[in-house]
Amino acid sequence: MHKRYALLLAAPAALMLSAGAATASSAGHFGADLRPVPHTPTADGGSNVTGTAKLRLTGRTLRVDIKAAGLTPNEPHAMHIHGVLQARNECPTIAADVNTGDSIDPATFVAGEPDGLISLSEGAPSYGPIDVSLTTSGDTSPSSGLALERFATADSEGRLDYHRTFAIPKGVAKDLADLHIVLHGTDLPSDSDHSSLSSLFEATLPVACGEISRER
Ligand SMILES: [Cu+2]
Repeated sequence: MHKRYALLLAAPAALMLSAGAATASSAGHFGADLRPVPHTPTADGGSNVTGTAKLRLTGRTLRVDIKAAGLTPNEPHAMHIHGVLQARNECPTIAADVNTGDSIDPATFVAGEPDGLISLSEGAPSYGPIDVSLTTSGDTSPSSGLALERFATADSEGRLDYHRTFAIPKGVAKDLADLHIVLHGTDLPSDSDHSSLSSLFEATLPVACGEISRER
């Protein structure tokens, strides 16, 4: 009798210990250096988006602080945490510019001929799908990935500041140091307007990427 009670008590204690350890291992400070997604300067008007992201994780609560510059001014920019969970992810190299003919490509692009830009779909094999949408309010799930009205807007000089604290899924918290932050949206000089919102290709074009790593 006593032995059986001891076993029953031991099981929850072991579960609590492992849960505690998991929380401890995913808490901490993380950061990412945001660098331009490789491209041919003439293809996108010479954009040079750079920035820094600081992430502070406590359990499943994530505080995100992003500063970026060089973005298309006065327009919202979609920003996400990307990556396949429990896998290796990386920011794309120019080799990703294979141009297989995406339905959102500008009409001037010829499938099979690299266009000097890494599109949303060309970058996806490198940095993976959206895990978290870094919106300014409301939902932060992948389904808000293109909710441009809820993303931070760059100021008149193309600078962007983002600060938000919210809950992230357990799997994302656990794998945070293997994931990436990607900023999207640029005005291409190849069309007549001066907006990144005139086409899905421009609004979703990845312009900066940074690998998240643990700082301490
Ligand atoms: Cu993204």
